[in-house]
Amino acid sequence: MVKASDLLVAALENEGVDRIFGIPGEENLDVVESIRHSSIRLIITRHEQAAAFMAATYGRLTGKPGVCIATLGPGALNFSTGAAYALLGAMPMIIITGQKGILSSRQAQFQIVDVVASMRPLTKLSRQIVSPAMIPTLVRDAFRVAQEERPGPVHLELPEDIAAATCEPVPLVPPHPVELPVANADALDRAAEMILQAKKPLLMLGAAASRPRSTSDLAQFVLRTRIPYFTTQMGKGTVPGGSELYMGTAALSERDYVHEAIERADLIITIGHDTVEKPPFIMGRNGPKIVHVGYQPAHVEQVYFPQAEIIGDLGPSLRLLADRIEGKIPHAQALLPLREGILSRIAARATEDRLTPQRLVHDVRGVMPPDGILALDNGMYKIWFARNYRTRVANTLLLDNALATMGAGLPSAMMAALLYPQRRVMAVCGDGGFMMNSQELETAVRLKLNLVVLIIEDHAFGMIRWKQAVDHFADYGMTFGNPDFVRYAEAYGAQATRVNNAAELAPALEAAFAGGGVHLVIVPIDYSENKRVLVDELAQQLPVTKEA
Ligand SMILES: Cc1ncc(C[n+]2csc(CCOP(=O)(O)OP(=O)(O)O)c2C)c(N)n1
Ligand SMILES: [Mg+2]
Repeated sequence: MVKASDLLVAALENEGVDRIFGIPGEENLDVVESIRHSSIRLIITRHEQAAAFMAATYGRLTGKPGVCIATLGPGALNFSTGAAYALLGAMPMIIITGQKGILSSRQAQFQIVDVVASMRPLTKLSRQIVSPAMIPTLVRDAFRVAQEERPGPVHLELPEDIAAATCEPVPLVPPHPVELPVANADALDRAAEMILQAKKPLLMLGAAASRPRSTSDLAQFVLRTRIPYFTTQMGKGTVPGGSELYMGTAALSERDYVHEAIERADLIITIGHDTVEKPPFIMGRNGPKIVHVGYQPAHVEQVYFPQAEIIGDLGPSLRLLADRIEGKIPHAQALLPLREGILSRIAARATEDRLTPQRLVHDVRGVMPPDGILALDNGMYKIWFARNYRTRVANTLLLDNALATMGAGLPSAMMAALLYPQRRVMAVCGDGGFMMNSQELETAVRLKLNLVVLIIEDHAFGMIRWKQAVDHFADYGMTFGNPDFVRYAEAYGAQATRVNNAAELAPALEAAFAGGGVHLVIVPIDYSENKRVLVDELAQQLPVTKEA
């Protein structure tokens, strides 16, 4: 006879799982004991939310589901935000939670919440396991659903009495490689025709373009067609080789410098656009035509309604499209002359002697090697990093323009540091977002990670304070005090450096990396540029010209 919890863990091993993140409870003890006897490492975090952010980031960076575990009710509910993060961000993840026994009810309703129901709108699939013999099938199916396009989280609930039950041995279901269908030839012909006829074509790389599986084909497509491209925030860094064709990143929905190119284009080929992102541009009736290239058909939105679609596995479909148009596109580079003007205005004032967002991005880029990974939390600085930080290697700027939750910056950086111990990894957090999961400094120190955490200190929810001012509300309800971050870090056994002026920033970051371990760098930010650039300068230089 075989025990259900052993079967669950064997099924996870069968999927190649090598670590599980989380906080167990009483109801997981059989599973914990089975993990102890397995090849899988249990990584304890200090809040379930962080475990879910880490597992989701594992999925984002590897393409294989990350796994997290928690107990029933309170533990499971702490996974809610992480589940939504993975669902909106299209990150494959498996969530395992415990539950009281279902065959008898010895504790009445104590701690019982309908977790399966609460997870339903936050996952692709949410199921309770009611029979040990079903475990191999349910686990294989959970991984299939989590991984297949569009990827996302799957929840399995294992009640404690089922976990402890036994059954006759059941064979595991072996996973196998799955090749996705490639776009239909008619769709490719039609799109090729539109591209060949375009006077001012432009490419846009969206969130789904950053899936690890498609990186090299995407780069090839850009290099073979030579059409200039811009990216969405989550599509940043997806083309390693074609940076001389990079026109910018759309961090705002309209009227940023990159929109000069977008508005002039007569055709935009969007690759992997996921409308979960804040719109990179607003489609209008008289604007450019759109060819949508995606794993899935385009969602029809008020701001996005493509005229043609190429649906299928991105890499091979783009290869077939390039075969049809390579070397034949008469106006491929029509918009390229705008590039210099866009990028130089974006890069303006980056070396001023003040701790402005532009200076911050500039100095951070300077200490990060091309393959270094930056993981952002959510705050005002995200817009600046999305606009100004240049990437050359895929998935080296992890930002969340989907759920856009605060609190994910540190855990996602921790995951990147665990996966890539040889690379430089930095978390960039506001003083608001950092404090939402700062307890994970203990986890980072315990795991002996090499990680720099840059804390941008303005004693405020700066992003919302900015919006409040832009919308002419009174300055109210957005400020707070902070702990002394240097002593806070030291209490966790981490290092810390406070930066006092712009000249100290780059040396402090360099020293933090050189010293190794977990190192906080605290920088007071001058956010006056938010209004000066993102409101006044853009309004002046880019008067509203088009109807939305
Ligand atoms: C969990 C969560 N709560 C609230 C928000 C709304 N929100 C977005 S940015 C922001 C302010 C972030 O403050 P901070 O982390 O200090 O960064 P700053 O903008 O000050 O640089 C808030 C409250 C959110 N995105 N996520
Ligand atoms: Mg702040």
